[in-house]
Amino acid sequence: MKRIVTIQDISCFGKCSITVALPIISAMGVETAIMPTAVLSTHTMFKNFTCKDLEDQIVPVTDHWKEQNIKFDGIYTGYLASAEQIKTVMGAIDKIKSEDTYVVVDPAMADNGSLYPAFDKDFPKEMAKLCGIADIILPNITEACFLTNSEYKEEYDKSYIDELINKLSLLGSKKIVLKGVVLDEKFGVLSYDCLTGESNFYSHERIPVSYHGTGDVFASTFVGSVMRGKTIEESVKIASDYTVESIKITYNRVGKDSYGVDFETAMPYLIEKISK
Ligand code: PXL
Repeated sequence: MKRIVTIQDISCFGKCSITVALPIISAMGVETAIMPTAVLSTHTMFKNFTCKDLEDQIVPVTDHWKEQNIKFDGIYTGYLASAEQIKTVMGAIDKIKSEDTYVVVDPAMADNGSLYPAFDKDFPKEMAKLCGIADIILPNITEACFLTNSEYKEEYDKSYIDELINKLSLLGSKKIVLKGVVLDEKFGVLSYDCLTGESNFYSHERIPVSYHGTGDVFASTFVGSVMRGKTIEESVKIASDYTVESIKITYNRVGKDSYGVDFETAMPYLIEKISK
C-alpha cells in the first residue's frame, strides 16, 4: 500500500482540507498521514472563525519522522495559513522527501477572482515558490492568475489559457493541472506536461452552483488516484467525475445552500471507478 502525507489545516467544521483528504484518500486504499498546520473552528467562509496556527509543530514532527525513518510515496499540500508557514512547509518537504516521493501542491488560496479572506498580496509569492518544487500543481484559474501576476478574466479565448499555462510552467513544477477552464464552450480541466509541452483537456458537466471544498475533493481524489497507479489523464477524469457527482447529490438534496459537498454519499461511485 502506498503512503502519503497531507500537509494542510484542520477546519473542524465545514468539510474541507484534512476532513476531506483523510476519508477520501484512505477510502481509495492509500495510507494517509496528516500534518495539521492550523486548527480552525470552520473554514474561512464562515464569519468569526477561530484559528490556532500549528507552525511550531512542523519541525519537531518532521524531525521525529526522520529519526524513525518514516518514508512517504507522496506529499500533498493544500491550504496553508500564512506566507511564513509556506516557508516552513518547504523546509519540511525537503526533509521528509526521498528521491521518488511525488509532490502535489494544491495552491488553495483563491477563487472567483479573489484571494481567500485570510491572505494578503504577499501570500501568492510564497505559494509560487512552493509550486516550484512540486511534481504537479493543481490551481484553478484565479489561483493561476495570482501565481503569475496575470489579469483575471471571466471571458477569454484559448490564447489566454495558453499564456497562463506558459507562465505557470516557469514556476518550475513538472506538470500542471488547471481547473475550471472554459474552451470552445466546454467546461473542464486542462493538464499540461512542462517537459514535453503535451496537453490534454478533459471536459465535464458544469453544474451552475458553487460549493466550498470542491477543490479539496478534486485534489484528494487526484492524489489517491495517482498513488493507485493511474495516469494523470485518468486521475483528472476520476477526480472531475467524483467531484461533479458529489456536487449533483448535494444540489439534489439541499439546493444551493450548503457549507460543503456530500462526498460521503458519492463514495461508492468513487470506489467503483478506482477499482477498475
Ligand atoms: O477549501 C480550501 C480551504 C481549506 N481550509 C480553509 C479554507 C479553505 C477555503 O476557503 O478557508 C481554512
